[in-house]
Amino acid sequence: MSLPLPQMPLTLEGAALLHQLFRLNWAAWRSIDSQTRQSLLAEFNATLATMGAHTGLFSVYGHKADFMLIHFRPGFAALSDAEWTIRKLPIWEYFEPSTSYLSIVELGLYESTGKVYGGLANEGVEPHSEPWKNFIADTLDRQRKAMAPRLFPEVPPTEYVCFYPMDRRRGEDKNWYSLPLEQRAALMHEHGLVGRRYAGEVRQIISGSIGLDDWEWGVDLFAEDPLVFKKLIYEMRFDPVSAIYAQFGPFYVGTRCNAERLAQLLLI
Ligand code: 76R
Repeated sequence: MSLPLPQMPLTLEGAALLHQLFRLNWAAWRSIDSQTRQSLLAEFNATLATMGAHTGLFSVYGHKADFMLIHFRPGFAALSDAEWTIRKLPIWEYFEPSTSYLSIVELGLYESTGKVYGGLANEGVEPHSEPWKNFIADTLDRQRKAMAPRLFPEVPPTEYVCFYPMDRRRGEDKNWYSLPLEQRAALMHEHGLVGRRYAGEVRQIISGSIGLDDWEWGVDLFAEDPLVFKKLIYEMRFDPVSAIYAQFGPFYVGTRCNAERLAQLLLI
């Protein structure tokens, strides 16, 4: 008898992501002279400049944090380097962490999963056998190459970002993880159709964080108009996969913070 098929969709993983949310200790910051503040800031800006478009700094609305740094790196070792580079900066003594989030860019291949498993079954290839594993590894390799720009993106250069972690429901009654793969694929297809209508207005980067952080996915939305976040997320609430199976963590909305804006915020 054949072993059962995996229930997970095939996924492609890309850049390792760290979101660092932090606030300034104003009392400590104000207690140093303006020349020192300027040089601390200059050093911070110079470090961010070396990180280029793979790190983005945003100022965050509301009390949850003052700033959010988003790091996209090719792997976890490089992500750790980025985190420690920031941590060792003298200005970091004046910042206090609010929270952080670790995840990895994830493309869920719901559609091709069904096709690949179906094709292998038609050919009579035994699930989990060497030929079965090799065929899947080759398929993923090909897709990984084709999808490379989406798997290893830069932080999109938009004015606004909306970041939040989320789960799929695992309740006694409604449980995403006990739905058959085909049903989840159909629901995700619907989800994609809603999302695609916003494609020109918003850039969405989904990162998986099962086993990496407290929620299952991180959602990053990048747009030039923050109203798009409200419209898109409101519309998605009616889409069955969100209406029935989505649970959300805290929302963080930020606005791009370049060197000029940083000086405006911190030097006056
Ligand atoms: O990646 C793709 O474009 C393929 C289709 C697609 C997948 C697989 C897609 C499209 N998403 C996918 C996966 Mn999404 N997405 C969210 C949220 O607020 C809510 O209700 C949910 C938060 C938004 C706003 C959003 C937007 N998506 C996922 C997953 C992984 C689930 C899994 O694997 O089980 C989650 C958690 C998730 C959540 N999605 C899109 C969008 C948008 C705008 C698109 C279209 C993108 C485009 O075509 O450019």
